[in-house]
Amino acid sequence: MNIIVATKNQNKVNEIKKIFAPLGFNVMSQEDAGIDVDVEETGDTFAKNALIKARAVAMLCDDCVLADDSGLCVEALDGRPGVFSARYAGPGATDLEKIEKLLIEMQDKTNRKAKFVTNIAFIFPDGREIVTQGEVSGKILREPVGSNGFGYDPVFYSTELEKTFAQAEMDEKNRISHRGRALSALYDELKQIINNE
Ligand code: ITT
Repeated sequence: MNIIVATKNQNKVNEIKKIFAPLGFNVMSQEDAGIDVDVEETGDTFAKNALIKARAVAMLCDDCVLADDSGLCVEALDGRPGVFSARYAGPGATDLEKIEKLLIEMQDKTNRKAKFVTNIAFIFPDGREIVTQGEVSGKILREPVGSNGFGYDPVFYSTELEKTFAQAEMDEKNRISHRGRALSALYDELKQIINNE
């Protein structure tokens, strides 16, 4: 079964491939599928934005479509950057610029608790939709550590792994990450649906 991932973020595609390919799914990015669409993420929740992205690509193909909307929610910042995680330091800002802005905002905060949240939207070729969620808790460090991963990984210390996501191998991160958990919930739902058909 083909699954087209409605994203322009290749890191997300790589993480999703690593989880779904061994299960027999042919995972490809929208670019691999020759689909070029720019979607405005106007939703105020991760779930709404995941559906906006998935529906935009589903309109242009006959395959299953998967979209992820995710972000970092910091307790001392009342849940920010949240749905604005990608745009937190302005359009086109690099990961390093986003991290720098976060560390400046957090410099006087003693409460360092944060979580990554993902909502995944999955749309079947017949239009049926599934939305799942995953979360992982951790702490924001005072400086970046590690060079794997992407986004805020170097400053996100996972209490479960006892290291930052940027120090973790992809498999290790996938096992407990927000995206890994949302994908595993999706996989369970898909298995039930496929078994019942
Ligand atoms: P698409 O919308 O094209 O999927 P995007 O990168 O803009 O790609 P989002 O709108 O979902 O994706 O924004 C999520 C941002 O949150 C992302 O750019 C990172 O800065 C951050 N983020 C999400 N998951 C992350 C992870 O696993 N590790 C580190 N940062 C992450």
